[in-house]
Amino acid sequence: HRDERAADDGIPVADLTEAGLTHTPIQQSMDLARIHGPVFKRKFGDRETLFLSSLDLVTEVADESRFAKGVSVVLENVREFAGDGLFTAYNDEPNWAKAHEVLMPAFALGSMRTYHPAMLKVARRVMAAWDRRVADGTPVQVAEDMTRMTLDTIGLAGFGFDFESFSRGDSAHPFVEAMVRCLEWSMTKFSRDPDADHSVADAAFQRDADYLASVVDEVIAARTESGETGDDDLLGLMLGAGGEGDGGPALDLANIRNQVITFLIAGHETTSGALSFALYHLLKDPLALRMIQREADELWGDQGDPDPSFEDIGRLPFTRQVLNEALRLWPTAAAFSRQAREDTLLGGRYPVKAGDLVTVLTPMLHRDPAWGDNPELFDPSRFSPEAEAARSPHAYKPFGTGERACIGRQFALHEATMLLALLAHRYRLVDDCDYQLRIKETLTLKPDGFTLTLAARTPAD
Ligand code: MNH
Repeated sequence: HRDERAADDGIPVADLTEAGLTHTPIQQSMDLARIHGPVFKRKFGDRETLFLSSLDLVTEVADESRFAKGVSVVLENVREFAGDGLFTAYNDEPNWAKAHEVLMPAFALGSMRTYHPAMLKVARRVMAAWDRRVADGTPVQVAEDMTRMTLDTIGLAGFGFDFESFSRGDSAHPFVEAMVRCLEWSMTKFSRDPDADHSVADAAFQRDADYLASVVDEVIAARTESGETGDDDLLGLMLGAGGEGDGGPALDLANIRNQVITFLIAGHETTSGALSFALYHLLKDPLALRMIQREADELWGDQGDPDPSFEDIGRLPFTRQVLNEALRLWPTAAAFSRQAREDTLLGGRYPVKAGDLVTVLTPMLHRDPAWGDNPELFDPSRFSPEAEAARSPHAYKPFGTGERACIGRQFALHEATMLLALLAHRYRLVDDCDYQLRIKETLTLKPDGFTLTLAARTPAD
């Protein structure tokens, strides 16, 4: 990066235009942090973004009295199709507080009991598909199958709608394809050539965004026509909010549509990446694989087809540690923004003006010296209760921070812990393809082209 130079404030600046456009902005920023350290600026056209990745600076921006969530340029673009849904709403937009109040109870840990049967049903779809691969000896496409499973899960558990992603041969549901293109558009839009003609790309984006909205209208219509209330899922809660006897706020239909799009996207992209990275690490780490299998065996023994209860998922602490550690190395929503409430100095020396945004580069925070000497190594024991108690809570932010942190955290962890334990219980993972990690960025991170081969295991394996 021959363009590196320090601005007046002493913060190194990297110019994206000179560094070249990229489809891997997160990995490129990680490289810049390795070169420049935990504070640097990147120029995107005439805009500068301040990136932070040290524990001390992230601790400061996590202080809710000094900073709030920032809606970044990328999220502004996501607003073009997710509107004022929870994820992309501005802090002071009344619909954020209303929807947050309506939906919070649906995401408490106890509510996972309601979603558990739908999650288990979809986990069984994965195993049925993978059993066929065991039988014919062909490798599975991990990220693609994890995406099928998380989309079906949020559809069924959240909205009583079945995407039937495992009955579509090799293709994904068209909703996924349109959504990936919309995310791609929103990720690359801010760095594109201002003088070029983008009307074709923009028209294609509009078609995809309209299609997403039409799928959502179908989901809502399926519910209203069925006459069922389904009060305990997300859609039922939103449609029924503010009704008679309910002291809470009502949500308008346009906002409900934005929430459904938001949940379908936020509710599956990140979880599927997390599961894919966890499987990647297990494939490459025989000790962790052995330990996760032992944990599942202790719970389910020689049951060929275990019937996990809701409580069982809390009895899989090592499986949780594996997921936590996978999300440390590759937090699948890899950056989030914070907005200064007042003029302030970060670290006592970097000036930030009221309203300015700063970006937390989570994968590098997760490699801060606070994590010890070998932050690049996969080591689930970092999440033992003792190790966790000894560490600052600000060293680990895969779900963001504060009031606007991920609402779906328990949902994701319940779903992912159950599936990972079931897979570990059932299969031997074989690295026949000698997979080398490459990471694809579509706003979220996923292992690219990740395949592995499966063999049935017997519980004594
Ligand atoms: Mn989720 C916000 C990561 C799973 C729904 N999520 C966030 C943020 C991060 C995040 C980071 C904060 C973004 C920001 O500050 O700008 N989310 C994840 C990860 C997983 C995940 C790593 C899985 C692993 N998220 C889920 C699931 C759902 C969900 C599952 C829904 C079922 N997330 C949301 C919503 C928000 C959010 C909604 C916005 C919350 C708000 O601002 O009120």
